[in-house]
Amino acid sequence: MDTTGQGEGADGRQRIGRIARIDSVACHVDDGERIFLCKARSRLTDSPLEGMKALVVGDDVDFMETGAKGEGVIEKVLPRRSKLSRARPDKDGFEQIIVANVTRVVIVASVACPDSPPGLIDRYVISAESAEVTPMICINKTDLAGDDAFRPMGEYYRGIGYEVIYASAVSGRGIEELRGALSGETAVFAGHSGVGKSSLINAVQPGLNLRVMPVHEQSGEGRHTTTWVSLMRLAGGGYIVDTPGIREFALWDLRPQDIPCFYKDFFALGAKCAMRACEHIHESGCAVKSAIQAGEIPHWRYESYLRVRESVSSPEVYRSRAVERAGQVPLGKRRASRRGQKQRLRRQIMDFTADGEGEESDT
Ligand SMILES: Nc1nc2c(ncn2[C@@H]2O[C@H](COP(=O)(O)OP(=O)(O)OP(=O)(O)O)[C@@H](O)[C@H]2O)c(=O)[nH]1
Ligand SMILES: [Mg+2]
Ligand SMILES: [Zn+2]
Repeated sequence: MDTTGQGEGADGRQRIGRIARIDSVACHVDDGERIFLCKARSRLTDSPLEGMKALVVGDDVDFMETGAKGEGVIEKVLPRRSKLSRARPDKDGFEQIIVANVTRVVIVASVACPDSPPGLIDRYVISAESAEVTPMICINKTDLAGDDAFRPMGEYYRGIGYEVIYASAVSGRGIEELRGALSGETAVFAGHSGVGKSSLINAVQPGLNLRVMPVHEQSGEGRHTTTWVSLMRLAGGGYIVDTPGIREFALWDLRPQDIPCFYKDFFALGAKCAMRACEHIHESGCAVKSAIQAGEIPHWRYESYLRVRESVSSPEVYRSRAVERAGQVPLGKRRASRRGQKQRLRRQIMDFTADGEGEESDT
């Protein structure tokens, strides 16, 4: 983004707005009535932390209107009330804030074309809850399968306390429910490419005309149609945020020992495990493993736990901003170590699951 706004707008009007989109030319700032195209003071964008963006969609900002053409200069970012982050997938692995000041994360999964692995839902749940934002699970494309294909998973999440909506942007199922749940909230839609995030937003708020594209016929994967994070006002009050489908949602700032408390079902049972601080992996007398064997916790849920836990054990996962640069393990070693970890994980799953089935892919 151009940051040459210095000195402009000495006699402009001071306003408050929310960043609705950031592109290479300007920040689009919504003041509640219209969109201003703003530059930012360079002191705001010269971040001392390499790779960190100083401004993100959802930020509330003070800005100065400059001239009559709906242009301005951002002067100040107001304190963030929340932020949804991931570890950047590129080599430096710093925090990437996807959006700020949201009150809801709508995790969009799809019944088919593409299938959504439960591990991905759990990663978004964890990142929302660790940011103290309420997650909601929206199972989309329900027109493509019978209810028994997706209800067991949906009802399991409901049973442990999450809000779940069965939806279809095509048949209209769940859209009214979604609209009601989002009224007055600032809700970000997140999930893999092609699951129907933009289609659902178009259905919730007709007239937005967000671009949607068919998934690849052969692979069933999405085409990464949405390329910007964009925030839009809802007619019934509140905001809705569309995001590009993310291929790999790596958790940021979490350690393996943090993970059990985000699995509510495991956490509740943890007090009955024989070992204090049981990790529910190798320990005997583990109440979680007994519950899985008794069919009270589904296998997919435990597999997701093992994968998510393993994914934050890797030395390439960043947990705070300053510490890791110096102590980082070279890329080659990290890859070798991840291969070993994956093999160990696969063995754990094979040992544990009755039918020996273990997905290979990352979630
Ligand atoms: N059958 C069916 N198709 C759907 C539904 N929702 C979306 N689609 C289709 O799925 C394809 C992908 O939808 P998008 O809305 O572009 O998906 P997206 O999640 O926004 O994808 P990205 O922008 O790439 O992240 C399009 O062809 C949509 O028409 C649904 O409920 N049922
Ligand atoms: Mg989209
Ligand atoms: Zn245990």
